[in-house]
Amino acid sequence: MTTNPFVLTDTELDLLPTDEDVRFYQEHGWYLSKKLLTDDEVDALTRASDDFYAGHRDHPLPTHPPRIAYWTPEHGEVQRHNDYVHVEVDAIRRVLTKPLIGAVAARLAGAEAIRVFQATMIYKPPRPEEQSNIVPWHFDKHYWSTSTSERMLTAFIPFHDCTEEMGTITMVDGSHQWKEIGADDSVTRHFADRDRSELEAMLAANAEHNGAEVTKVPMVIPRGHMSFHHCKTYHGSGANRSDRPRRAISLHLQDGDNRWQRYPLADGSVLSYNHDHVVRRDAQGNPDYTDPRYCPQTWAGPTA
Ligand SMILES: O=C(O)CCC(=O)C(=O)O
Ligand SMILES: [Fe+2]
Repeated sequence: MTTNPFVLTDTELDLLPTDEDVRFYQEHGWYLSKKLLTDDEVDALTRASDDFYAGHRDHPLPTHPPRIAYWTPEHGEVQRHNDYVHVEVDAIRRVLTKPLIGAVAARLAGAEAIRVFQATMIYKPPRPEEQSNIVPWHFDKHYWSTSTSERMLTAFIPFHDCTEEMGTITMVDGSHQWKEIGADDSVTRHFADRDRSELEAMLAANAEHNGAEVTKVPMVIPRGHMSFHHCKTYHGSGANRSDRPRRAISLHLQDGDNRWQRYPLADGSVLSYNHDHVVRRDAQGNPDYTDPRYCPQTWAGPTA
């Protein structure tokens, strides 16, 4: 018999969300964690991120999928997004696959197992006027239409205290419970490719349809802590008005049951997600969202 590699220390067990925290997440669609990363781990992320921006890769991707977010220095001082940092950089992968993060996600999502779905490194330069720093309102499930799961979630992990002044991630409270109106195939396109006022209008129309107020809650996140949001929680973020870059990783997570599904678009084509160009194929020849290279498992077993 093999032993379960996903074990938590007694100190880590104290860092799991309580039953009340889980109820809060279910009701509000977001959760601000305890200190899940040690100072050494956050330092390691910061160093690895410096090295990454200086060009270091342990395992360069074999190919860049057509819709990958991938900042390179030629793009200049705009907001940087880099997908697949958990694949390209060992030091980053080590921290992000820490079982404690998976265990917290498993409790929140009510899942038996958790795998990484995607990890995007994000850098907002300290330029208050920079329009690309503004993240328009969106929810992540729109980009994951080729995933069967409705309970995927994201951990937003800053490398420093992250404040409103820095343009921290901001949740629209309870919006994961809304019924959606007006969605067409355009919602599957990344926010960076969309008109911002259109997305603002989409949020307002959806709130009205649900008879809901838009309550925006900025996540003030101390170093080592992280915020979690449900894949249908609307979120966005504002300008970085501080004198330091806002640095973070957005760690997208899937529950163990998640699988690829065919998602036909109105024009007759089929939607493809980045993974569909790089992950291994399953027995049916479809993209395998359990491929351990791209989607490593980080938790299995009960957390109650
Ligand atoms: O960078 C931000 O403020 C938002 C990131 C985001 O959209 C996410 O973590 O899903
Ligand atoms: Fe997002």
